[in-house]
Formats: sequence, C-alpha cells, structure tokens
Amino acid sequence: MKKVAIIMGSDSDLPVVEKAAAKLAEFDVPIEVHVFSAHRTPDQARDFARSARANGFGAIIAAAGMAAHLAGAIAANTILPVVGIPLKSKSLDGVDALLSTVQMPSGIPVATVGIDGAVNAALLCVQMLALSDEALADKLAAARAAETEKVLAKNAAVEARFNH
Ligand code: RP5
Repeated sequence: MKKVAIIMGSDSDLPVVEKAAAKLAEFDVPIEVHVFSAHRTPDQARDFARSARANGFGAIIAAAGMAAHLAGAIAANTILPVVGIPLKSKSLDGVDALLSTVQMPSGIPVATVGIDGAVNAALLCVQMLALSDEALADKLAAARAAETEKVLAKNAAVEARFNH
C-alpha cells in the first residue's frame, strides 16, 4: 500500500495533527510524519515534495497555522494529491490559515478541509488510496456503517427521553 505523508509547519501543531495519524492508523495505512515549514525550512519542504511520489507516497497531508503557505508550497512541487489542514491560532481563530490554504491559484489544487479538520483529512486520504485497494474500500464502508449505528443509537436515546 502507498504511504501517506503528514507534514506540519511546527511541532506546536501536533495536538491537532496527531488526530490524522491516529485515524490513518485505524485503517492500517502506513504513514510518515515530518515538521517542515514553508517559511522556516523551505528547502526541506520542497525536497520532500519533489521526491515523495518516487518514495512511495500516495497522498500528502499538509497542516499549518497563521499565514499557512505549507500546503500550497508542497503542492507546487508534486503531482500527488495534497490535503491541506488550516490550523486555528490565537489571533484570527484559523481564518487566516483557512484562506491561505484554500485560495490556491488555478492549476495547483489543495484539497482543503475545515479548520483543525485532521480526521477528515485522514479520511480523504484513505478514500484516495481505496480507489485502487478493495480491502481498504471494504474497511471504509464498515467504518461508515459503524458511525451510522452510533448516531442511530444517540437518536434512539434522545427519542426515548422526550417522545412519549
Ligand atoms: C505555522 O506557524 C505553524 O504551522 C504553526 O501553526 C504556527 C506557529 O508556529 P510556532 O511559532 O508555534 O512554531 O507556520
């Protein structure tokens, strides 16, 4: 199976980003995790992106806060699909990172999830890999069904309490 790379701009991003790692682990998707910054370590970010496809990756998650150029900078240097996670920070609640990540120029897409949307970023990558992996597709379908059952159980509890 191809690997998923999780790149974050700073180790201070880990509390959110590790939720993506945990979700990918649930599906037994192999990952690599790195701290590369578009601004502080641009050479390392570029070199990683340029070699990622040849190194066995199928998708890249890039998470950053503030003036979040990391996902775009990674996407500029690879034809692999890049999923961007804009991260919440103190000053602007993540809207700065959201706009920096999502508003890519035509030709260099970044599939941007919601602010701090690490779980959805991971699930998108699993869905991409599942396009060519039937066993993974079956796991996704089972996980979706299990989530549905959880919500139905919550609904049953609420209905039992209020509807007589
Ligand atoms: C961004 O700046 C990082 O992704 C992080 O969200 C933010 C702050 O980084 P630190 O100052 O905590 O290292 O590049």
